[in-house]
Amino acid sequence: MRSLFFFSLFWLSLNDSVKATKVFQNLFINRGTLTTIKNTTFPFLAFNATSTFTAENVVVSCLKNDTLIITVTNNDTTLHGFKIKNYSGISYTINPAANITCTLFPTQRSIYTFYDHLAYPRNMYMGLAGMIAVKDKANDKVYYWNLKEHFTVFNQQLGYGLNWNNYYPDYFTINGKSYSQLQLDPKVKINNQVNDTIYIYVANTGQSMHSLHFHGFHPKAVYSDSKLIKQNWIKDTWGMFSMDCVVLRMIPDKTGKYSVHDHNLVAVTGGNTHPNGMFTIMQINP
Ligand SMILES: [Cu+2]
Repeated sequence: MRSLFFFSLFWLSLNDSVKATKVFQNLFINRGTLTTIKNTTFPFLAFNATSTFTAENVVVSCLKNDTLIITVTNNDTTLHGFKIKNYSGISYTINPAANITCTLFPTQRSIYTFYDHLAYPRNMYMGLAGMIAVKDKANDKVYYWNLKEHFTVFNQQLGYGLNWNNYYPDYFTINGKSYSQLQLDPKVKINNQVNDTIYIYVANTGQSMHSLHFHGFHPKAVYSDSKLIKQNWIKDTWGMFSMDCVVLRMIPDKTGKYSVHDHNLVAVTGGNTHPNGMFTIMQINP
């Protein structure tokens, strides 16, 4: 009887320790305008945390083994979709003013991209694609880079009647921003100390390939859903197809300032001006 009592206590505490934390996230599909680094503007869509439009998709983040509950509200006037890449069973269409709720059970450090899969790739091209970043520990040092390119003419047509053979992007962004705005985004600009362990969550939600080159360091892929990138590869340039995701781990061994940029140098421009594109400078302190 006594041993049964102690067993019950043990069982209760075991259940308690594995009880998942519930993380709630609201997403709103909003329509608005992206203002480029050169102050030109074009129509854009995004998944935002409130019904107020910003030209940056929310990063949804949680810890592994959390229960993630996402509610998506369509704040636009047209039908939209919500799908999560590599997570089966989550695929919805959402009427204007309606909402859906879905639940995920992520079990490892990883990235899932969520996007509007209707009229693919039009709605996604117009901006509706973001990332769910699953962290290992609450105090992980993390950065989130959502890569994307834009062709002003296509956005002005609201993505309708496009011929992708005539796709010549003229703006290249991370989280909807370009250099030098990127130096002010704490989700992008790496600012750490020597020997810190840094995790960079990268998703390419554009239509083009992007190839990130790290100066000074060779990060390691600790998670990849890309055909091009194997887990545990260590290298300095990371080519990523559209919708590829990778989590890179970097442990800087020296101080200084180092560039990271898209190795296709056109992607380091914005409206033909260099270096107004996919480019940021890392700061490693003693
Ligand atoms: Cu380079």
